[in-house]
Amino acid sequence: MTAANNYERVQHAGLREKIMSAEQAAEFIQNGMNVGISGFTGAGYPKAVPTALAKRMEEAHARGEEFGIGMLTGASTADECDGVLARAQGIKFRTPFQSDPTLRKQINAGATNYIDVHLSHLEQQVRYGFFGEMDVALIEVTGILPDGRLIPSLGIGTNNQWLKSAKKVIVEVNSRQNILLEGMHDIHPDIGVPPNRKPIPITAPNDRIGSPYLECDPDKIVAVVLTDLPDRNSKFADPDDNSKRIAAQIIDFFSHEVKMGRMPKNLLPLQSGVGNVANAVLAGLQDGPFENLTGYTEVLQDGMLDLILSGKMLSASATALSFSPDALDRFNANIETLRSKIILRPQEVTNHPEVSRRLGVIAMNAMIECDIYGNVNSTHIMGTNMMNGIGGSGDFARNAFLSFFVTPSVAKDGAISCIVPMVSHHDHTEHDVMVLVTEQGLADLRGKSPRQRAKLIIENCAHPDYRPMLKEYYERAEKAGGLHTPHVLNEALSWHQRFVETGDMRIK
Ligand code: 0RQ
Repeated sequence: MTAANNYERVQHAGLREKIMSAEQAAEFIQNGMNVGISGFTGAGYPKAVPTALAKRMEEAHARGEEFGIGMLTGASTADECDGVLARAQGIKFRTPFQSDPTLRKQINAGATNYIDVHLSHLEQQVRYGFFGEMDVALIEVTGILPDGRLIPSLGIGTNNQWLKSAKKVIVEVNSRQNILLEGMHDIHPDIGVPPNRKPIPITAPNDRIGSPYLECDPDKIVAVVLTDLPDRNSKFADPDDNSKRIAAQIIDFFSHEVKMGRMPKNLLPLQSGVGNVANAVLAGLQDGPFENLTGYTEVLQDGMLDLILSGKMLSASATALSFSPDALDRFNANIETLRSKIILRPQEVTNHPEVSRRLGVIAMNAMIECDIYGNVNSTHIMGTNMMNGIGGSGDFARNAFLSFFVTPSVAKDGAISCIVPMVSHHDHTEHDVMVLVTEQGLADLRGKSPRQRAKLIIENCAHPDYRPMLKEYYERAEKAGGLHTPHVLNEALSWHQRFVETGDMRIK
């Protein structure tokens, strides 16, 4: 893409007048401002202004001045956004989700306030001012139409909300984003305010209910920056043996549910978390017996793209497309046919409980640990340190028809059991967790009391090195008193404590 046709992407005459450098645009952002930034799982984040902003922050710090922002996004971004701003010590608070290593360290050192929010809740919380006023929106788009409407990029996330609520808007027009994305998005109309909200009229994953464009008063747009830079496009490792074993069990379970008449032959709309296990499940479905699948998910990754390309999946709805470089090439090569099969929506809609419940989504998400009663921790290491955040896992788990949580049975070469007596942090309660899967086996917790669940989880999911320890804990807990959810309270978190003290949960 040359500079000339990059410029062609800005078709609104007035906005062409506002084209400027990233450095000039970054001048609109001042210390203490709240900035709504586009970006969802490494897709659609701004790629030039954050670096220029970080430089300004570093210069201000060198002069002994304070310069930090409140940073709100759709979900995680990438090094050119979260990374540069974190390294510049420029993020005062951050919400709703991140996965950047530097920022993670700052959060866990107490230097950045992190507010870990269900992704479907964020837009409403911003609308009602829970985070204060929104000063600037910084949004990446694919192009600007003559009337000022914006063609979104590979991620929508919360962009619609940032454009509405921010006082000033900076737009990055990225010519690396395929112009043929135009028409793939679906921005829903206003659903009103409580107690008179209107239903979201999605009754099938591929229903369209809005417009393909983001809208913003051109007068509010103060800067347009031209870029030509790729998204994060992380590579996926080939599924390891554990991921393959977990995936195979889930697929067997689907067959069982179809046989029992609990799901149709083409299953129910699939939601899958990000990462290698999620991709392994989707890769497994490629060779499985199910046809005419659908997706109603948050992030669409390589596995789901390939199911669509092979004809196994009819359509998928998501808020962002997060591909490896190879998958991005396949996507671009087939974009004309994919446009009618993939729908990108705001995260408030993709993750909305009303829609998940109506469609009967099958939710599959990874976890850090679970306990013997099926409570799940998705976010905290040893109860104190933040990993990434809850993301959309809670939105889907609570409202799904069937909710799976998956993990290898051990972490850190066996020094940590991912099945513990009591979780060290609680994200998904036993009420939202239906099926647990590790490479050791699967525990179907539906219709089971806590004590029945404990026996299944220990027997089916725990690693053999930890199974006797868990049994022993459980048997003593039964003798200790309350027999609904037996615990020895002063020991329930002792495994974590032992790891903190000795580096191993096992007793040496
Ligand atoms: O540590 O990075 O130092 O190697 O945690 O573990 O097994 O590679 O798992 O990458 O699939 O991530 C829950 C974090 C799993 C992720 C989580 C250590 C382990 C490793 C990562 P290293 P794995 P994954 C929709 C859904 C919440 C959001 C969500 C997540 C690192 O899936 O963030 O679900 N989920 N969103 O060694 C201590 C344990 C551990 C442990 C693993 N029990 N104790 N460390 N690790 N288990 C998408 C969005 O919402 C955008």
